[in-house]
Amino acid sequence: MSTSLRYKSKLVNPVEEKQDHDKQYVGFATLPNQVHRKSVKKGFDFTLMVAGESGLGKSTLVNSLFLTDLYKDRKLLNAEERINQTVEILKHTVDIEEKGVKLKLTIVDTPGFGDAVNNTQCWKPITDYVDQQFEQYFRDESGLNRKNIQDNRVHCCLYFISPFGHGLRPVDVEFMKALHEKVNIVPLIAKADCLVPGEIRKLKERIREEIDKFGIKVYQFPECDSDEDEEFKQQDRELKESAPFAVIGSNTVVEAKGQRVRGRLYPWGIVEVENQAHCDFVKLRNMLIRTHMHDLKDVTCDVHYENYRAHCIQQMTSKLTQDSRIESPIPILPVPTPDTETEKLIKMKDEELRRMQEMLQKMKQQMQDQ
Ligand SMILES: Nc1nc2c(ncn2[C@@H]2O[C@H](COP(=O)(O)OP(=O)(O)OP(=O)(O)O)[C@@H](O)[C@H]2O)c(=O)[nH]1
Ligand SMILES: [Mg+2]
Repeated sequence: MSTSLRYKSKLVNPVEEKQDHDKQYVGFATLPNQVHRKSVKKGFDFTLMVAGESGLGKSTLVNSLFLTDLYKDRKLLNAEERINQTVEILKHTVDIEEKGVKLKLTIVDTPGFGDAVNNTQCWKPITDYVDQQFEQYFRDESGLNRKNIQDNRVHCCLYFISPFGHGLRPVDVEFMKALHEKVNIVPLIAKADCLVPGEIRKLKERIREEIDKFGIKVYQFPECDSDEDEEFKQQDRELKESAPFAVIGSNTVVEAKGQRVRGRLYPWGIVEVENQAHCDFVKLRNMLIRTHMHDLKDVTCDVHYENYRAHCIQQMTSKLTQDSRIESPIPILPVPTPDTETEKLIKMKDEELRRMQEMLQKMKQQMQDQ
């Protein structure tokens, strides 16, 4: 068939050929644009969490990453004046708009551990928080207002590692293991200005080895497509080689070589947060905002949330087998007819839920029959 088409097109003149070609144009090539336009209109949301030992600079980094950027004209106070110890889980939401693209950014700042004599289970409030967000999403997905679900799931957790030790501490290992099946962990070396480049290199190596040795599943940067250009591939290689990123945070603006930069002023010199020769802050910010935000969200949805959901369903099923009198945990809902293309995805999820509910009902019936 393709041969005859090719033969036919050879017979027509170029104008006719173009018209013919236009007629065959289905139009799906504009789909990415359509999706893009819809997403732009709706806006993106992203939730970032910070965790780790107290005093490692979590709140300062969060401020350096986003908040002070949002209020460029605001008078910057020094860190001591602005940052207090975080004593409870704090959620800040900020709406950023850049070139017409909206981003609703939620930052979850958590209290650091380490002040208590016994730090057993110090990760519990944090794992509970992550689970609560999954639970809420799971409920909303099975509810009636599925179209307007507010996604508060945590898409990334920056885990701060002390620069003063010789690698991971037992509490770091336990903390990350308690979180790694629930959220994308990006480990960071905090306060990197305390170490010289050689020490940073060694500490990074050590942490990488220990992450492997203890079976901690940190966020894996996806493979770079083979058709990407060389510059992109190079950037991707550098990003992967730099992990775990060594970061510096500051809320003060200082003058360096005639320019006002965010940095830390010491008697012996200035450490610039955004200078790539001083630390990996810029790499981290680019990774989070420019290059990997979508992937972090996809992994959250496809891996972590799906794990949670499968676990919930398993629990519901086993509860059902234990108690045959139990009512269906999720009410059977009418399946809405999709009226737009975008609802297809929601419909697929609904179908899945409905199948689960039917399965549960059948099991319940069988048990009653027995
Ligand atoms: N040297 C150095 N000091 C930092 C850096 N970031 C923050 N600090 C200082 O470390 C202290 C603690 O910073 P915070 O941001 O409050 O630390 P935190 O991790 O949020 O602490 P908790 O809220 O107790 O968990 C402050 O005095 C900061 O100025 C850094 O990159 N390098
Ligand atoms: Mg804090």
